[in-house]
Amino acid sequence: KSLPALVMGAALALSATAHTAHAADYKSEYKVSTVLGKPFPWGEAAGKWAELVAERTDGRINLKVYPNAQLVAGDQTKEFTAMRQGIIDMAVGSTINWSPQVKELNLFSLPFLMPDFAAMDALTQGPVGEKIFEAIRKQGIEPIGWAENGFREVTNSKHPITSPADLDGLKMRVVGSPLYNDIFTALGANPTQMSWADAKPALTTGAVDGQENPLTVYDVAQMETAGQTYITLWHYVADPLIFAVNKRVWNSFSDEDKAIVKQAADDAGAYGIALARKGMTDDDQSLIKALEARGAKITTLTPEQRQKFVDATRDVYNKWKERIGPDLVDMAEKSIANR
Ligand code: X2X
Repeated sequence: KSLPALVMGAALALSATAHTAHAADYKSEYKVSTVLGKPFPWGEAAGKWAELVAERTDGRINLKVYPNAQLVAGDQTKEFTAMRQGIIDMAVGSTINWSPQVKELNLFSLPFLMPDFAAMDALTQGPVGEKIFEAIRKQGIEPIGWAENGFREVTNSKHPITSPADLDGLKMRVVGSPLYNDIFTALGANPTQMSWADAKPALTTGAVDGQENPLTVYDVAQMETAGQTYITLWHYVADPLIFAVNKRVWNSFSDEDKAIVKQAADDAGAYGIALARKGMTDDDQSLIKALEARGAKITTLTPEQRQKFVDATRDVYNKWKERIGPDLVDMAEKSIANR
């Protein structure tokens, strides 16, 4: 054989080996962590991501969703760290649960920053979203898309809440993020941090009087059966969800597969966001009506009533604006004003 033919043959053999080696680098299963599973919109978004990735890679990439933060024994505030360490490959995670590690994520928990869905979109889909993704990337995690848990409304078993005075002395379950302690303390309540895994039993036994979560969570978890009769639609914070991948896992994917996994996250995110908003928009109040039919007493605040909550939490807002980074918060305020 001629020298060029030999070289050619060797090159072909090499590239065949490289290809096989590359495919062999892929794991047989990628573990995706969530807190809420199906049929919560959160779990539906994660499930759709797995489904689309399997379909579009002909099964070469297999995502398996593990709900209830089970990969971190229910401790949802450890999810981000576990993903950095590679114990978890991927996650669809809440900004609240990752905020102990990524301070910028506290932005979405600034009380009364986002008045409506358009404000949330202005942040996630604009320059603020880019900055937040940069902050996550700096910590060795590749963020690739957004989904949504939703606006977090306050509920309790005692009485309607129309003013901060109504929260006085109420024992409130909050997520394990210090900003929430500050908010509920400022409102005169008695906040206690616990994981979602512990929240439902604590509500059922009456160990706590109230909690805050999106209406879709109230709905699927059937919180009326845990005595959470009173709901106030105050829209004080909202938690977007982020699709993210451990950096080593991400870098092991070919460019073509990266594009597929990212596009699937975008599509699954759009699907999940539509579910997260269903039945609570101006033109479709069906979820609100359904919850009322199940016995929930729902309070909508007048602008004057809402302002009292804004005023009562203003110091907390200012304190956390400094911690998050005033430039980022300024940018967010501007994005919302121009939405
Ligand atoms: O724990 C919660 O309240 C939940 C399910 O909404 C989150 O994971 C932030």
